[in-house]
Amino acid sequence: MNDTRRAILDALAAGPVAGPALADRLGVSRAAVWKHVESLREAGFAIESTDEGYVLDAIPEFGGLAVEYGCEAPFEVEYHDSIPSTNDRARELAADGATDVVVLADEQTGGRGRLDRAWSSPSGGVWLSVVCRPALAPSRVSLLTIAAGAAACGAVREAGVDARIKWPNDLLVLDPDAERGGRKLAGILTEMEGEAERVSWVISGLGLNANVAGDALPADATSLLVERGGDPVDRRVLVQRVLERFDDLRDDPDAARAAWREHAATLGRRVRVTLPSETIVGEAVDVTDTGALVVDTGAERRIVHAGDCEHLRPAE
Ligand code: BT5
Repeated sequence: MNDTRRAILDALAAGPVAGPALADRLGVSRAAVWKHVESLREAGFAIESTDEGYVLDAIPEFGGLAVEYGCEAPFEVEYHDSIPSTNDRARELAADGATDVVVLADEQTGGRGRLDRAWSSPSGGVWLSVVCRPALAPSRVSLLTIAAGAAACGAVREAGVDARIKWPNDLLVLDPDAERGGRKLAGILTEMEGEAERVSWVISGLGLNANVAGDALPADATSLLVERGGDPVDRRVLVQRVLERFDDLRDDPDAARAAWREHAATLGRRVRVTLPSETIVGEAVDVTDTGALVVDTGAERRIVHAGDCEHLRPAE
């Protein structure tokens, strides 16, 4: 958000303040103040005109400017009420040279999971993709999946829901009665383009079932709305917290790993990891500094960079 607009919002939040006084204070024209106020109103900010001037009554529940306002992380947010896939839009922006941009949507009509699986994305969710250009070798890009997972998990836990991370990319609410030991609350799709030495861009796509009813989701999925007993979460604040945490972790592999370990459900568990060519069964013992999973099979320690991981019951 540009500095003038942020300063106007700050002044209106502390208002009422008259347009001419605000223009003088900020060193811009009265027409410029008026234009900013109008576009903020169009974006859903409730700005009242009183006898003493403008006053900010309410910030919209969701939207690009709403998320940018009050967010401590340096991301620009492009918001869509509905879009096929935020990752697809993020790829277009990345191809045009963008960085530190977030594409955010209320609904996706063509959401994608890994391996071209479909991702249900009804209205009320948090569907977002962050474009960034980290100084990372392609072999270390999984670190961003780790950072995004830890960031999302931290923010969800702050919203009062006891989620855990299943390597590499799922947030689960654990439930021993559920078929897979938990219900899926969120998933991450990381995509990248780069050369041998260095990535050109990375997109971290997060799908988080926020204010979505259970019957709008696949059978083994859950949402924040369901887990909070029907109490909707403030998506604006939730997204801000995710982005701030992600920003803190994305350039700090040690912190990302530590946060991931803190929230992981996978470590210490017996797991089955399905790779294209083989299946590995053993105890998950750690995550490496490239975001790979270390599995102790009893005979050896295997490092797994990508694959589908299932948590097994002790007897399996
Ligand atoms: C993932 O894939 O978990 C990554 C999902 C990433 C989605 C985000 S939304 C924003 C951005 N834009 C996109 O187009 N995508 C990203 P995977 O591990 O392959 O899991 C996919 C599987 O999860 C599906 O086959 C279903 O079984 C299940 N699933 C589908 N929709 C779900 C949902 N909303 N909640 C929980 N599980 C779901």
